[in-house]
Amino acid sequence: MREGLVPRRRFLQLLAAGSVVAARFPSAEARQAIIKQAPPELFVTSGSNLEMRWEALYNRGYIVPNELFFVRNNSPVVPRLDPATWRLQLGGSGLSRPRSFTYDEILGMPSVSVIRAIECAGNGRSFFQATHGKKIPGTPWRLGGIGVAEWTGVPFREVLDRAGVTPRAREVMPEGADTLHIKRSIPIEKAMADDTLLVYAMNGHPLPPDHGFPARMLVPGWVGVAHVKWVSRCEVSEQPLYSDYNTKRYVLIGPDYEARPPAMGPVLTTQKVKSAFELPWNGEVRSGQQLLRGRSWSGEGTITRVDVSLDGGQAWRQARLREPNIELAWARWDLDWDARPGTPSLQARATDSNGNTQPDRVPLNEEGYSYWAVVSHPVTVK
Ligand SMILES: Nc1nc2c(c(=O)[nH]1)N[C@H]1C(S)=C(S)[C@@H](COP(=O)(O)O)O[C@H]1N2
Ligand SMILES: [Mo]
Repeated sequence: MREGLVPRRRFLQLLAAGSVVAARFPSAEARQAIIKQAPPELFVTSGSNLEMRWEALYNRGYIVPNELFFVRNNSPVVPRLDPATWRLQLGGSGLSRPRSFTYDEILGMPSVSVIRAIECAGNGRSFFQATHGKKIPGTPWRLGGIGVAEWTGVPFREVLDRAGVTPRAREVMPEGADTLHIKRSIPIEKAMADDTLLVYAMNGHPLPPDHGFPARMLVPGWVGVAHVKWVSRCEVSEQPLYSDYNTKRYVLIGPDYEARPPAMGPVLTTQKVKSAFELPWNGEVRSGQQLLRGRSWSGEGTITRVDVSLDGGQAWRQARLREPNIELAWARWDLDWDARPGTPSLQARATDSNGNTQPDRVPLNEEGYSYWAVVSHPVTVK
């Protein structure tokens, strides 16, 4: 028998029990919130969301492999779309030749690959509890609502050009085929940028179902919700386009923010600068000389500097930035650390090429978005 093959008799038993068929051909009735495996050493599971554990990145490379990439699903079920019948339909006042594309047509177009981050707007939400004493409803992300991958697809500009985008087109609103039909508009300039893609492959594999198979948007630097998964329709308009996702949600609401009708507050666009240590949260670290590692990222450029404090913010040392340092992705950094037994509070403060430096505190907003202040990471050194 060849290695890796199930013996024939065992295979027939499995077939009779239905498990082979179920595993390989999930039926339309198999309504799953997440398709991929979520072992507890890689993820914290929260409803239909998977938060990446930062310690799982230690000793890995620059890219987050597909099996470790976080998942954020607003809808309760992952749509299972058939690429043979899937279409991307484009319409609206900003197009002179509205049309649809098949999966094969998309695959047959000139493609590009880019390395970019996708990060949830709510990443860091749980820290509002410590700084503002407020428990905010929604997924209680620490800092694992981000990942960096190599995305392959078609420049969205090419898709728009083939649908006859007009010089008066102003906004573009892709829409997903999930239960909630998530849709979120972006300005035409962003839709036409070199690295805004209609993505069909992730780290060299067809886009996994959890991440939007057969196709999703990549809108580098922008809040996660703009990277619409399972994209099946797209409106292109000469007028501003609104949905719940740029009027009621993914907007900043609170005493420090003014309403911008029809939006309840300033609409979230690019992500600010943040940092995380590749360590277990509130976990144990062995004492002694070691490399302390982390990563910093920004939706507005590259990382230019990272300072680290090992004593809760009194003394600061500059960390060494490692290559590559790709814009709108992240930079890895490290620092020599002589860890002494105790419970130090580790902090990292990054600056990006747009001049943003992580502040000590950010104002509260009702939905807990954009927590980009310096975070105190608790560990126990034994
Ligand atoms: N259709 C659709 N697209 C979606 C979502 C969704 O729920 N439905 N979630 C969005 C949000 S809020 C985020 S943060 C990213 C997460 O992408 P990922 O699950 O591939 O990590 O997808 C975005 N695209
Ligand atoms: Mo998100």
